[in-house]
Amino acid sequence: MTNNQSVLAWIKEMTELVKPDNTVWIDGTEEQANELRAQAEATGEIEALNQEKLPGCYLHRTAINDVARVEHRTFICTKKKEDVGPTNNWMESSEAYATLSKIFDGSMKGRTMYVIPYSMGPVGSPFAKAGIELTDSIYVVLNMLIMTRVGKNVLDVLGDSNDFVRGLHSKAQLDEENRYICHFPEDNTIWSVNSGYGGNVLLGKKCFALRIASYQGKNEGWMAEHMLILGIENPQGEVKYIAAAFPSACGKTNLAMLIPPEFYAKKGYKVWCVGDDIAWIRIGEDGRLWAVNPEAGFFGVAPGTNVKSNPNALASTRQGTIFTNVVHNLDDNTVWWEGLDKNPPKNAVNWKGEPWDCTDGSKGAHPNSRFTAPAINCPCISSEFNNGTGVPLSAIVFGGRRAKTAPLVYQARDWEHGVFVGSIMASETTAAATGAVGVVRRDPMAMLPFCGYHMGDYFGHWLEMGKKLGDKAPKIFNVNWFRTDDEGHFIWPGFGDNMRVLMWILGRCAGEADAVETAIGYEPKPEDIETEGLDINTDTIAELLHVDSELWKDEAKGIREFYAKFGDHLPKELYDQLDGLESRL
Ligand code: GTP
Ligand code: SPV
Ligand code: MN
Repeated sequence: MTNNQSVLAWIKEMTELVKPDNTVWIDGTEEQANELRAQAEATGEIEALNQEKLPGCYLHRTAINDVARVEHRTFICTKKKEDVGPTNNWMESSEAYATLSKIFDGSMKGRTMYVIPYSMGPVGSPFAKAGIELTDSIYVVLNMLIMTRVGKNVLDVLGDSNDFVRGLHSKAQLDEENRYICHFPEDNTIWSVNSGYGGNVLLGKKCFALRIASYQGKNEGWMAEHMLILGIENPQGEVKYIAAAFPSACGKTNLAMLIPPEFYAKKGYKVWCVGDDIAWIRIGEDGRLWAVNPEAGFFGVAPGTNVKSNPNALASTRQGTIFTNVVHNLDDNTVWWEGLDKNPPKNAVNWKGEPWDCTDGSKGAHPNSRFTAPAINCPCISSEFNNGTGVPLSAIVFGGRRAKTAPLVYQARDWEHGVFVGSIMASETTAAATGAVGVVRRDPMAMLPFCGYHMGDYFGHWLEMGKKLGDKAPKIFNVNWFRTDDEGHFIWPGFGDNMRVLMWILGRCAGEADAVETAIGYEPKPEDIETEGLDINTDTIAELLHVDSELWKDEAKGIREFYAKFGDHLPKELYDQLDGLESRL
């Protein structure tokens, strides 16, 4: 499929290492995909679902010890430890290659190795970058076909260039003890072994589009961020774009494709989804920030997705979708998960592949069960989705899961303060990664598990970008949909109603909406948040916006401890911001 000598030499070297019985190049054709589906069905790797109700849809179960990203087994491998900073696991590059070579040695014996040429971003567009993933998993091939742009045209555009990300993946024995997700940003290389779970093995996604790309962005003057991108169209047909960074399983997919509340829908407002997880962001010729979604599909959280919470996501999964670790409804050969509806199937198999009794109190779907759906299925996909130069950003929004402390929304005073606001993000952990759930941890810019270099330098890069943008910089905000009352219930209705907050944000960007200054930034007055059609009064909004200075004083202490870890890589500007916050409190 190509005469590119660096591609061929690398594949030859990897083939000698993993020793597959056969090698198959993935060309992106439907015929080949169908053949692979048939093979995977024959081995039980995937099961075809009801083709009338869910045409082109399949079910897959991962091993039960392999259901989420493994942050403790994820490494950034460089020559010098100092380059990865205190928030990444480090291995010295040559040591990592040596350790993993032993595991990869012969790992594809008796298996077929698939060569997947893929593009992150529309093929050949100014933002796009090429990758090649070698894998022994048909499930990975089928997911990459949905999540990225795959085929011979990627190699045609690459030509003789050496500029592609080299990804090697083998399920090997799915051995947890020898599971490694290693990134070599200095060599444009990713090696992943002993896992079959999405975020660990779909190497275009977190591994390339965030960890490797954030490092490339730092060196080349752009940004790779864990952000959704959405457009809000007003009744006059003008669209304003917002990018938002929330940690894993904290609401990006839901916000990206929200349905406007009736109050706005009636007036003619519309919401368009450009992306739900990753944004590549550059300064355009006009000096503004432009964002592209480098992915082609959604790898979304299934539980909680339903016709009320996210009808657009649900609609996206009705054809050509792979479901992973959900409940198999044997009565009509469809799928189910907690929060889909109130009728769990009686005759069913749970995510572990066991007969499931929905009355026994156990969960049928894994909390991190997911759907892999083509973005073009989404009823509100933006007309700019395939636009290789992206969309201009009016606002950048940070947010996390905080039961207390963080208010519903506030605006940063300026870009530099906005970088501070992003750097102090904290959120309760979720099932998207293995480990404890519900523990508050610092997760700057929602990039803690995804920044491919020293996070102190990453903050510096954000500050640099702000200097280049000057007065063309988007405004920066922070939101929290997850404040709870004393009984632990969410106070804010969330989901589609989050648009009410976005409308205040856009109002601020246009210089139209009102605000009051608080110790942490600008906040709306309670009456600035539209509540028509909501069962909430302005007292409740006031409660959601309340800034508790005692909690925030504690918060400032925690931030200072967190900052100390970064040593002299932490930009002085951020310490100045912290001093400013403390003095205002
Ligand atoms: P990743 O794909 O892991 O990066 O996650 P994500 O940020 O796209 O998360 P997603 O939108 O899938 O949301 C995950 C969980 O948050 C689901 O269980 C949702 O039901 C819940 N959620 C999303 N938005 C809201 C909201 O506005 N309010 C509340 N209470 N829950 C929400
Ligand atoms: C996340 O965990 O942030 C995800 C899912 O988007 S995964 O691709 O598994 O990382
Ligand atoms: Mn994500």
